[in-house]
Amino acid sequence: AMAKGRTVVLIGAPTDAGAADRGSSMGPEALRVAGLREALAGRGLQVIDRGNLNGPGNPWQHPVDGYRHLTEVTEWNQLVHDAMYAALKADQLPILLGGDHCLGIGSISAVARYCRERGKKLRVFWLDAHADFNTRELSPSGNIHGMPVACLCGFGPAQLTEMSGRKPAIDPSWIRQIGIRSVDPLEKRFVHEQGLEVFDMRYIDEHGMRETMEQALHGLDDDTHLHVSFDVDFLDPEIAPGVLTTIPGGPSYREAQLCMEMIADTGRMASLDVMELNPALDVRNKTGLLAVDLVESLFGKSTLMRRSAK
Ligand code: B3U
Ligand code: MN
Ligand code: MN
Repeated sequence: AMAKGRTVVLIGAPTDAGAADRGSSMGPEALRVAGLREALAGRGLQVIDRGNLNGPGNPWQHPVDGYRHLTEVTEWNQLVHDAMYAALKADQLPILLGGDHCLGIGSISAVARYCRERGKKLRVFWLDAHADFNTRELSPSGNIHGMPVACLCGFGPAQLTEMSGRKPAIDPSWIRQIGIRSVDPLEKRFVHEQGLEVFDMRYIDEHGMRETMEQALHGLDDDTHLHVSFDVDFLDPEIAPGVLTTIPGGPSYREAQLCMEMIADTGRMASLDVMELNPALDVRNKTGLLAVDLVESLFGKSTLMRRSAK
C-alpha cells in the first residue's frame, strides 16, 4: 500500500481568522475526537501528532483595504508554512488540520518550495464547493479563505504571494478543482482568464465521478508530488452539515468515497489539508467522523482488496 510504514504528521492550525464567522478554529480537535490518529495508525502508518500551532487570536474586525485580518492570516500562514516544510524535509507526510482555508496558502507554499528544491512536479487537487480564487478587488466579503488559490497563483498581498520564496508559488496549470458549485460573478471571469482546470458539479453530473477523476489524475507520474487540499464543504451538506458555507448539490457519500479511493490508488498523495470543519455547526461530530472516514479512504482503505491495489 502506498503509504504503509510512512510517517504521517498531524499539524493543527486552530484559527478562523480568514473567515467571516467563527468555529473552524475548533476543527483540529474535532478531527482528533473523531479518531483521526487511530484511523491512520490502523492503516499501518506511523502517526505523530505534533499538536496545535500557536498563533494569534481572532480580532473579529471588519475588512481593512479589502482584507479581513490580514496580519493574523499572515502570521498563521507563516507558522503553517514552516511546520509543513519541516515535515516534508524530514520525509514525513504532513496533514494540516484546519482551520479555515486561508491556510492553504502557507501549506501549499511549503509544498511548492519543497518540490522546487527537489526538482519534483507538483499537482494540487482543490476539493471544494468554492473556487477560492478571489482577490481584494473581486471579493464580495474581504474574507481571505475565499482567496488562497489566487494568492498561490501570484494574485494578492506580497506577504501571502511570496511565502514560498517565489512568486507565483504555483502555476494555474498545476491545479485541478473538483466539486465547485459556488463562484462569485467577478471571480468566475478570473477563473476563466487564468485557465484553471475546473471539474465543477455540472461536469461531475454529466461524466460521473469516475471519469472526472481519471481526467484530473491524468499525467501524474513518478516525479509528481500530489497535494490534496480538502475543504469539507466540498461534500453535500446533507452528509456534511458541519461547515460554515454549506452549498447544496455537492458530491454524495459514494461519490466522495470514489474520489478519495481513486486518489489513493495512485499512491502519489504526499501532503494533505483537511479544512473548514466547523464543529459549532455540526451535529454530534458527524462531519468530523465523515472527514476521518474519507481520509482513511485517501490512505487506501477500501471495502475489499482490489486486483489493482498497490
Ligand atoms: N466566494 C465567497 C464565499 C466563500 C469562499 N470560500 C468560502 N466562502 N468558504 C467569498 O467570500 O470569497
Ligand atoms: Mn475552500
Ligand atoms: Mn469552500
